[in-house]
Amino acid sequence: MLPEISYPSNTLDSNQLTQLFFKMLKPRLIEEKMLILLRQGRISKWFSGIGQEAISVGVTSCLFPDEYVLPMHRNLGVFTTKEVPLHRLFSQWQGKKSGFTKGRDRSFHFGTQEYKIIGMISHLGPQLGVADGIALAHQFRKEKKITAVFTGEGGTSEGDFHEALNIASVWDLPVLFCIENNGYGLSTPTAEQYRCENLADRGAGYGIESHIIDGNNIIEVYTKVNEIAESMRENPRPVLIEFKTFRMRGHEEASGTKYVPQELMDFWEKKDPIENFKKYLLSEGILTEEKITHQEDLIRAEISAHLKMADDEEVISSTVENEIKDVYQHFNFTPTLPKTSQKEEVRFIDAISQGLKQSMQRHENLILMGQDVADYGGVFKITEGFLEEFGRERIKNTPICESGIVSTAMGLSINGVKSVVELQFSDFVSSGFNPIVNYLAKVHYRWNQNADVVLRMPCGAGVGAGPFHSQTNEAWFTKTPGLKVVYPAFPYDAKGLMATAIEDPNPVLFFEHKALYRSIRQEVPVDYYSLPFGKAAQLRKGDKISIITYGAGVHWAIEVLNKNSHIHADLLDLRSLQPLDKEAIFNSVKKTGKVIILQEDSLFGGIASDISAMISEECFEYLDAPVKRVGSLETPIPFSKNLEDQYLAKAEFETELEKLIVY
Ligand SMILES: Cc1ncc(C[n+]2csc(CCOP(=O)(O)OP(=O)(O)O)c2C)c(N)n1
Repeated sequence: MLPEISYPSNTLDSNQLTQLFFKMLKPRLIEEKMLILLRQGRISKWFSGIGQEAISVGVTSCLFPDEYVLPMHRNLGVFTTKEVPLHRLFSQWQGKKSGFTKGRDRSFHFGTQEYKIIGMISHLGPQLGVADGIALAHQFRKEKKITAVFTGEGGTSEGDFHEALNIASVWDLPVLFCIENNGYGLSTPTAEQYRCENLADRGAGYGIESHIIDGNNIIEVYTKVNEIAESMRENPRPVLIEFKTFRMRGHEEASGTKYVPQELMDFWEKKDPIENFKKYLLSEGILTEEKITHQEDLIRAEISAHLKMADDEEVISSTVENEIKDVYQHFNFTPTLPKTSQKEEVRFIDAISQGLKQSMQRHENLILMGQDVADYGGVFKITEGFLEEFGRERIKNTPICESGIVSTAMGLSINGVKSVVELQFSDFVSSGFNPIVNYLAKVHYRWNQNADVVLRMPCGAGVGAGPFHSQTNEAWFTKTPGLKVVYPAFPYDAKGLMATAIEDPNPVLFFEHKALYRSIRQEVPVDYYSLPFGKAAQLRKGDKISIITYGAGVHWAIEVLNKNSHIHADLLDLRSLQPLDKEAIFNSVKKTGKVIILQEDSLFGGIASDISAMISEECFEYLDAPVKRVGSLETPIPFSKNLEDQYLAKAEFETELEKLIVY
């Protein structure tokens, strides 16, 4: 029988053809085994890539061992082509120790630096921006390497797809964007997913070269991608490829394919990439039935042996301490003291700018990204002059695409480059929320990869800027394990904590209150220095009441205390919220017996509530009054001055403080 697919001739030698066939055979035979195990209830979920092997195998075969590939849930062939030992894959799927996530994440949701494979998070799209970041790191180090990333056609409807292609285009990043168009996104057919004829047509809209390739034809996939990859290494640029293929099984095994018309199934079954290639190789006399059977036996034996290794491995166990320890990469903070005693009085904003600049001088592998940060110096002018000193490779204006840039920062970290991202206003972080809380925050716990990223968050009200330029949204992040949250109130702290945020290999959200930028001044060392996270500052000592606050709240409290010298208060400026200086909080409350916690954010669900709960649990016997929380109104932040003043917790704070004193 002749193949349904017509193969280009004279392009590859027999050995290459045989190798490609064997490479496709392996994931197919593993899957066949997995389907049996699934029916026996020995594995939980399975996303089949049967019928799509030519794409995973073909693309991965074109990459050098030190080039990264970012696969999705149907790309088993990427892992086998990169020669990941099967027992490690099986252990991963069984949640065992020899897997890649210590039982913490399932299926293909992991990365491995050893094999240069960076797996997905469930949200699909962020993967594409991460590829941009990996490619940017190669570009930064002037390495001629490409990065390949996969998405399904369903994933192309996510904003992340648009953002990642756009970023790659404006920065000429050598990313090979591979769309596997397999007809369905779960049960949704392509006609309900997009309306252009081919997804490759979208390339033009981003100014990106694009190609359509028959994804079931291994020779076409391999030869065309190889040619494109070689040309991308020489002439770095993104390329979009749409592979036409079909999903032969359900979205995942349990969900079936009832909604797929039988004719479609029949049509594509005839185009099976392995059966067709086999027929071709037999008809050309390149392989014999015996050789194929022999190879199948070898693969099946390998599968059995490795499955046994995984089966024999004991069920994973851990301790609470161990689980908590792995949320963050260990960071051995050693304070850097200023070289000289020279000091100068600077504004809050200048201190941040100095902290950033001196870190840029100190860390040659640090990139700063953000909207308008280069020539314009950022909307607050914090990075003014940076472009001249550090150049365009390190000071990067970004398109308006927060999600894509946060993902890019993640990719930079994966490929060894530190970054600081300026969110123009902290309010806009909502557009980059997903990669922060799902990728950056969880990546170390999941597969031991750190996210060496600082997100600068100009925040806060009191500047008449209305609902979308005034929020202080630290509580969106303090509740997410894996993130660090810093919130200085003074120039000295801001400069020293910025240095630490950049030294720390974990993701740090650095809140900068805009109302403090130009109103607060302080003497600050001229040289570089760093300050520890998780240490509150005791600004006033008193024994009648504890005031616990941070950010602008610190200055509101100082104002009230300056007016009311009869109030003998301990005033704690938390400086960092995650980690939180619980010891300083408890010590103060135990001394005074009364505590008021002030936050600028609306009260409900803010950090004041958690601090209050901790005090109730730890210091109950020491309390002489109920713990008082003060926050702003439960409304969006209004624009008009009178309304904003009424919204803010500042006025209420004074009243509540007086009440608590006399309780
Ligand atoms: C943000 C997000 N929305 C929805 C889902 C649920 N989901 C997982 S895979 C999938 C279909 C993806 O289709 P496609 O990108 O075409 O890839 P395929 O599964 O066909 O390979 C959906 C809807 C998800 N994981 N993440």
